[in-house]
Amino acid sequence: MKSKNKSVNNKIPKSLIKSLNPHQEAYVNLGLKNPKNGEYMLAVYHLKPGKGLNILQASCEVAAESSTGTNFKVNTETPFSREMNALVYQLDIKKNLVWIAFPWRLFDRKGNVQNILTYIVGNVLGMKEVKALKLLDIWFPSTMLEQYDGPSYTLDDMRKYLNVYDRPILGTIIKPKMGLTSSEYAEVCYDFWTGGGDFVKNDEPQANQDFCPYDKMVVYVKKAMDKAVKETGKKKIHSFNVSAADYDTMISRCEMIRNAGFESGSYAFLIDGITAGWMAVQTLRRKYPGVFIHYHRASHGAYTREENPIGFSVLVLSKFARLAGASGIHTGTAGVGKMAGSPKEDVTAAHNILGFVAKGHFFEQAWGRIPEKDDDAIKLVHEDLAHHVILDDDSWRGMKKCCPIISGGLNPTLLKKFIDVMQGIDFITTMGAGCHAHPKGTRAGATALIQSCEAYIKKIDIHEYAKTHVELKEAIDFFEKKKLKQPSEKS
Ligand code: CAP
Ligand code: MG
Ligand code: MG
Repeated sequence: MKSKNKSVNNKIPKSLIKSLNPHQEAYVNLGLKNPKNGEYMLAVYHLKPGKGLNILQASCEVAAESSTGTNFKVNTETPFSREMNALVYQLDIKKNLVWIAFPWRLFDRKGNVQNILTYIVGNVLGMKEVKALKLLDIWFPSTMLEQYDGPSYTLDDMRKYLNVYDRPILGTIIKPKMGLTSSEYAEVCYDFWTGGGDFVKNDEPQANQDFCPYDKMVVYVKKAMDKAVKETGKKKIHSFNVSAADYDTMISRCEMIRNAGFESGSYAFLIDGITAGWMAVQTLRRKYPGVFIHYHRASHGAYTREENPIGFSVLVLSKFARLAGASGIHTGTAGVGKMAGSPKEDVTAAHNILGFVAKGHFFEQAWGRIPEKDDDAIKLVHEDLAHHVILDDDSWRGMKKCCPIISGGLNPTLLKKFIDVMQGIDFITTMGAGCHAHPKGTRAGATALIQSCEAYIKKIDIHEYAKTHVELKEAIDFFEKKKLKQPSEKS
């Protein structure tokens, strides 16, 4: 396939190419035939050169440091090691964009995501040779995809468990973020569930604090859930934060939950994927394929905020979460809620982890092999049958979906606005203050959320619907009116 920005490459002044030293020349191939031949993972960075380099020189230095090289050509390299060089294969000088092809045999076998990130957004983010370096999009060939776990327990399984299909999964985060005792925490869960909510999550710092011992929190949540299920006749889910200082503690939290009597489907494992690390994410995915693995992305802002010149995009983070096997990851409220973010960033990420084929910022990613012709499909099935040992989870048919989890400053009055931006309902929303700040408390907050969803499904404006639904009316009065003047703000 001709590189689609052929014209861009042609516009590269010969002087730039001539400016490369032998070390840099080993990491560029602007005439790379068919980068999508299956050998390469492809990446697009926004790059501003530093240290007096031009953009092509700096790009080659990045390709070197993010694959086989360092800042000088070393005498120890071999013809084979050169085969593993990442290659700058396209450049858009006007937009400061560089495309780099990574031979994916560089990566740790058996699907290790942290290893890839250590290459492509590792040392390179600290290089003097760049003033700005942000990984904007990534493309995985299907031959590479097969090596990675992808999600196991998905939003579809959760929908089946809850028997909820025609709307988002409606959830909350217990607030205050910290400081409730285990029983107080469980009380708030009970109130949300009996108010009609489906899904409760621990907040991202919840762990084994002395005022809220983990073992007690698990036991009380189980009691609260049993009571709520009995009273409502509806299944409920709790996402427990199992992030911990070490592997054994994380696993002991998982086992504590599983031994507390929660039936399969009624609990998820939440992991602070960036601060606990990708190894924790993949450990949970591999150890507990029957559990929803909930990726909280606290501290992602250091990499992803649109104004940050150094880091990676929400799209990149979300694609790697799907590759690693997270069942869902927070993808942001596209500017509707309290966190920074835009539809271009957040909705693109959400669509890319949900769909089988989706357009990113630069690449169209198919999360599996799409047979061009019928006999390709038959060949794939035969291959699948013949090599079931590799493809026994029929992964050629496509990596399962990873669910966008939407949180951060949302409230019942913003649900429709977000659904419209998202152009769909296939997500989990978790509203913290949006429920617990409701003037009549958590249960009313949950009921207002349910009512705003009912209004959406019935295509009735919430202000109209609120005329006959008091909790929603109270939510509108509270959240839509100017935020009540805080005592300190009283002039
Ligand atoms: C939201 C939240 C979430 C952030 C995460 C919080 O609470 O629990 O962790 O929204 O952001 O602690 O702020 P509220 P993102 O619902 O009360 O805002 O989903 O963008 O990663
Ligand atoms: Mg090194
Ligand atoms: Mg939180």
